[in-house]
Amino acid sequence: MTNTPFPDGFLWGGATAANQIEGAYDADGKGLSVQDVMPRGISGPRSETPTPDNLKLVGIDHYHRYAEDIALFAEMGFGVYRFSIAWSRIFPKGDETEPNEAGLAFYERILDELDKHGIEPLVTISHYETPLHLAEQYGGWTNRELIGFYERYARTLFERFGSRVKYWLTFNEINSLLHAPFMSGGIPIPEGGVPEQQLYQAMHHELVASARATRIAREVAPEAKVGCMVLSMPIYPLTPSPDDAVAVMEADHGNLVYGDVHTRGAYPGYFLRTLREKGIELDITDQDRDDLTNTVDFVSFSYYMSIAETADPAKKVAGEGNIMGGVSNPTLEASEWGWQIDPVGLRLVLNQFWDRWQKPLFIVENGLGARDQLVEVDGEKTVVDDYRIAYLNDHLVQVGEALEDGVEVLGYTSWGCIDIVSASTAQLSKRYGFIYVDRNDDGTGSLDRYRKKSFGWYADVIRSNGASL
Ligand code: BGP
Repeated sequence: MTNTPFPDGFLWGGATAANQIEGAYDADGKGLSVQDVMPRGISGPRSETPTPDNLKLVGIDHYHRYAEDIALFAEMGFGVYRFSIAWSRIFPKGDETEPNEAGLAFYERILDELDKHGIEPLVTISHYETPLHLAEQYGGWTNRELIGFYERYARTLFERFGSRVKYWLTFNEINSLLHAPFMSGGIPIPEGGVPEQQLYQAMHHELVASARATRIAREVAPEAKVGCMVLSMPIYPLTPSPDDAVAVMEADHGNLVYGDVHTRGAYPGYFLRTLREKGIELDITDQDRDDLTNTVDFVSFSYYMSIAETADPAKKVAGEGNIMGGVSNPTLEASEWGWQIDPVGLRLVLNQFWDRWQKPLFIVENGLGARDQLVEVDGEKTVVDDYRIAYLNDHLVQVGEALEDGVEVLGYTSWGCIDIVSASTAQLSKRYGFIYVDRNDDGTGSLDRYRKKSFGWYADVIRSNGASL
């Protein structure tokens, strides 16, 4: 028996997203998604039509190289692989009644490859990939009609893949919509921004859609386990003043409400207070309330960083680099992109979520984006990414601590298990992978794959079920 807190059957693996890995943005009937007109990432302006400087149009050409990539994942010993299905491959415009068979066939091939290697699929139904037509013609998730379109899309996936995919996530980081309306909610952003009323109504529509997908899964794919997925970020008070503690509680509430709705089936009182204080009247039908009672089987989340919060306006200098606000924590170092590195925060989040919801947890994103240098070692091209090994090792040690605390964790899929296009920067130079991909920010490169030092390290972690940490 190795001295490891990781349980037998713990699901070790990696995670990607269609828009960041596949490329082939218009192949085999695929329609445009909001990502195809986001050449500058989260905060950059959209383009009218896809532009050649948008690295996601080609990505790392996983659409054609998926067999090679999945074989590399299997070489590391992955037990699970998280990927998203591109909504606009299945419904090119989003409002059609019949799916695009060629799109379904592509994901059939992905599942066949995973099956061949005994790797469990973990599918994200919507990962920041709203069909552009739904954004432009319907206003994205501000429009209640999107619930029906999403429901049809989810039902199609459950009917087609429900017997082959056990783990499903409804929306990626469903709590990011208020902060990234176009990327996360397919909501066109006018001059002056999207009115709060519309943002909160869009949030409600997504929560209803998530619950409806959960109910459909019960009908169509009874073996399926459905999870919600939130962006997690521990928030520390900048000082021990009670006012800062209240500021933390209120900021935390802004994120916890999503998990509360997905696990308790209704809006909590503190959220109703937020709506009252903002003067927002949501359009909530009795059917919506009934839909929301369809709660999830597990809660999944991304974890990269923590932030601090303060009630003092004079100290409210926004934390660099992250879309969720907060202020910088003077006790922590940050990555080159300003994300404050805090492995202990992962133990705190695991305990907070477990104590609050008593649902199995799944860490479906964690990783370090860094500028990697391709070098030659013993005649082999590689990257000596000791910094990434240190980051991941420290975070996994904290997962072990949380397991000792009695938290139930289903698995861990490291983000960007292969170099892919960054969501926030839309660049390839912010690399996360165990596998280096030879493609540069200017689009040049052979697209060849090379194992980094972390590739062998992670294979040992998986082989020893965490004992090598
Ligand atoms: C999360 C997204 C992922 C991924 C990750 C890393 O918010 O769910 O899609 O992109 O962030 O962020 P980035 O790629 O911006 O470094």
